[in-house]
Amino acid sequence: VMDWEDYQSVETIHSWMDSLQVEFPTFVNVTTIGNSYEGRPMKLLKLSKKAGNRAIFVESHIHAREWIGSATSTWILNQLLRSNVSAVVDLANNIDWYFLPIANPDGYEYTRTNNRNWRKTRSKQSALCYGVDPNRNFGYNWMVPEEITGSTGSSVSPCSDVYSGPYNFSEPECYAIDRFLDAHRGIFDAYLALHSYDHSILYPYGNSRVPVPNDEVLKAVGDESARRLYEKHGIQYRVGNQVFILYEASGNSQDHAYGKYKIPISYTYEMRGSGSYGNFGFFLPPEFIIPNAEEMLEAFLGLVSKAREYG
Ligand code: 0X9
Ligand code: ZN
Repeated sequence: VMDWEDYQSVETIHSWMDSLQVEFPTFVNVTTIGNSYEGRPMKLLKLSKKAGNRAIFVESHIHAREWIGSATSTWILNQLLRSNVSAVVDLANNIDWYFLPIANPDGYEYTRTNNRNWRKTRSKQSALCYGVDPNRNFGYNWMVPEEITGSTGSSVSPCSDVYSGPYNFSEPECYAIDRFLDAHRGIFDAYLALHSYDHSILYPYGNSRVPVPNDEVLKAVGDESARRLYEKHGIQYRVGNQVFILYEASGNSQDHAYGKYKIPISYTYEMRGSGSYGNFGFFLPPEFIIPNAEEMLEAFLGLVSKAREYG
């Protein structure tokens, strides 16, 4: 049974998504956009209450060990469906939401059964090594080095945790996301990728320090998102270009959404994991699911309200 007292399995989350379509048949639709390497469905939920709405895509849990990703996106989705708070009702009514809660179902399952610290997909890559970093496998600027350091932030070694893959979109999980975005060109105003852990809001590009054309908008909207997040439980997020704030990472999903599909508001949220509440890293205890999700809902509210100022 779905709840947010603990982390839930792929199976529980997917069944819960299916049950939402039964409960809210007029505005919830669940589809499978592809299958993972091991054949698990990539389940996507669309929430649409009004024709003509602009849309936001929420990708989470593309890194297997970052369990807070799917726990947070599902909690927010649940609020969009059930909250009576007027600002949340406004988000649900006036935006079409596309949630892909578990972007890496094979990896997540593997972290629950074999190795809690697994990051990548589970495709066989060599005699000894498995998996590609799905957040280095997207096509836009795949394996293109950053101009100053010359680093791609990825590796050509199949055994590395940041292995880019033998070619872009070698991973069926990434390819499924690409095909979906390709088929829905022009409808998304925002692409939000939920990760852990750093307390930061990152924007394009992961392989360049050169400001993107709407850098100022991304900074202002991100700052407002971070301000609202901070007001909830006092966690301070940093906001900025990915390379400046964190490190190089070519071939990540938000760069692809921004660069290839021209989705103008494109962020990676690096959520809780270490701070004044404890140094847990990727292994964030379940009692932090709801506080993290509550502040992330505020972050979304801040993002949307500020982005609306820009039209
Ligand atoms: O390395 C990543 O893919 C992300 N960090 S994580 O610890 N969740 O693995 C960051 C992706 C955002 N982009 C850059 N860091 N450039
Ligand atoms: Zn991650």
